[in-house]
Amino acid sequence: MTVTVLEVPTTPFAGQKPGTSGLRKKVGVFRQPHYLENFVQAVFDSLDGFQGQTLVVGGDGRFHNREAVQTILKMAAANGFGRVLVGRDGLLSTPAASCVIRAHKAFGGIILSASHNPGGPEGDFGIKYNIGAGGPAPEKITDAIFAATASLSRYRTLENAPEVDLGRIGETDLGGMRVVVIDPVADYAALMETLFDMEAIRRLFRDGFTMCFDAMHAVTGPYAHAILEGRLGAPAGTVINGTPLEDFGGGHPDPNLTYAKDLADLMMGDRAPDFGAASDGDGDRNMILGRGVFVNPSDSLAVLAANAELIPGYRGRMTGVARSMPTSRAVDRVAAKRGWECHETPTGWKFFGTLLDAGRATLCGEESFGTGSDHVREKDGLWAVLAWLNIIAARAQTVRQILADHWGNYGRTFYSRHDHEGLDAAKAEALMADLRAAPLLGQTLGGRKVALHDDFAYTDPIDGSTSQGQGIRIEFEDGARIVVRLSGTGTEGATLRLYLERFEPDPAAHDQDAQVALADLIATIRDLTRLKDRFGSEDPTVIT
Ligand code: VG1
Ligand code: CO
Repeated sequence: MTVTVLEVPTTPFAGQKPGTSGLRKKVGVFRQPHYLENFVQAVFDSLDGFQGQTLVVGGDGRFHNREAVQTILKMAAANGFGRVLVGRDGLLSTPAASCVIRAHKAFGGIILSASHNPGGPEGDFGIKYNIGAGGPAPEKITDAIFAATASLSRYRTLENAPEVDLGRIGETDLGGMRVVVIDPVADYAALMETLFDMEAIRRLFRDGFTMCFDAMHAVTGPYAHAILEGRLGAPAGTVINGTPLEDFGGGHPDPNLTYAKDLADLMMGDRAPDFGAASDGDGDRNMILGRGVFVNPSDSLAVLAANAELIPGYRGRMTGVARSMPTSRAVDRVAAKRGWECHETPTGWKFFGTLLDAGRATLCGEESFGTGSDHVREKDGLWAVLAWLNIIAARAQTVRQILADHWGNYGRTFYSRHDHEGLDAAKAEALMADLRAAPLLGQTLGGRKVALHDDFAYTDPIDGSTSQGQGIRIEFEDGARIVVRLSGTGTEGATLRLYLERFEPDPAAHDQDAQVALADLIATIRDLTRLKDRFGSEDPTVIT
């Protein structure tokens, strides 16, 4: 039978609106006939000029990844792409996808992931489009995609096309389009070699430095095995949970103190290795721990920035830093001392793209365990781990010493995020509306006077695009700050995020638990939002 292009009539699905990072829904939603196809066609309909061009496709390997890749391959061919690069077994970590798009000058890419959300038949699935620069599509494009989903009447696919064998590296033809199955690790690992002092890290391991990397049964496993145990010579067993599973072994592939508890317990115990790290479902997040110490992601960004000169790929080329609004201002203090630009953007990596492209930011990060640089256009979990290893090797210090030195030089910004997951969505919206409308400016809350109260709005300094409603900020006269926003990545009810921050210049006060140091701010926001009255409990699900 000959392979032909087929136009399949369809009708729109409501709610195919990309959130903080693409479209994320329950697997069951994605498995409805036409659901994925509609979204993919809407993506293609929103793009111009891709005929004959290259598309990159890959995902985090979660349940439904393989079927989705086959669907997208057929649709890409039917819509006129000339070539698709797809990771073996349909795998590509999010930063590796960004790397591949850039390395092969692709038109763009489709990444299949719901990141840190649970997987499996009852779990979540997700899809997003990345542009030719390698980063997540900006809002201009995601808005166009959403608009296209609302009026879709047909999608294009192939009839009588065979399944592509994704298990073997090589090239095949699919309805006149080339499908190239690539090693998902090769381009990424080669890029890492250009950035870090690999020999210094190798020496570290040779001299007995110990590490545990928890890949959480997610996509980073093959990357961590190849780079840490392969190229850097870390002993076998350094990487744990290193085989990607469709359901991540039943867990949340979310590298934080709650969902990566085994690693956290190991690092706090008597038999802790020198260094611990974990990554999330799609490999763009990182958690960093030293023996007996957790590194808050906001501090991690600040430490990486302060020590970037020790990393060959960044020596002499730091121009600026960028952080998402709720991320602590620890990195701002580094930028101020070094005379770098410092940008504050809304939550989500897509807002860093223009700054990175324009050379206005070299490193960027988010409080949500996301750190990265201009080497790709996504946050990058393993990159952050290698950056820490490089700095540890160069400074010949422990994680604890590096942190203490940093706080000694710059002061300590106590910081915590409290997540309240699975809330009633209408009640959570009501909380936000009440908080937005409350006349807080000039009031005294918990002994602090409110100096600023707004809903964060952002104008991109490069392309002038604007974004409103990005989170409520309450700043006090003493510089302390509370931020409140609703998650844009969840698929069940609402998740309320409370971000708490206070600067402490006095080194004598640095060695205390963040929850203790922030206790008054935590009480202030719980009272102000009447959390217990509204939801029956004021205890967070996850504390970072
Ligand atoms: C969360 C984080 C945000 C991050 C986003 C995507 O978004 O807070 O900082 O960029 O996830 O990360 P939200 O809207 O739920 O707060 V990932 O690793 O899920 O791609
Ligand atoms: Co992720």
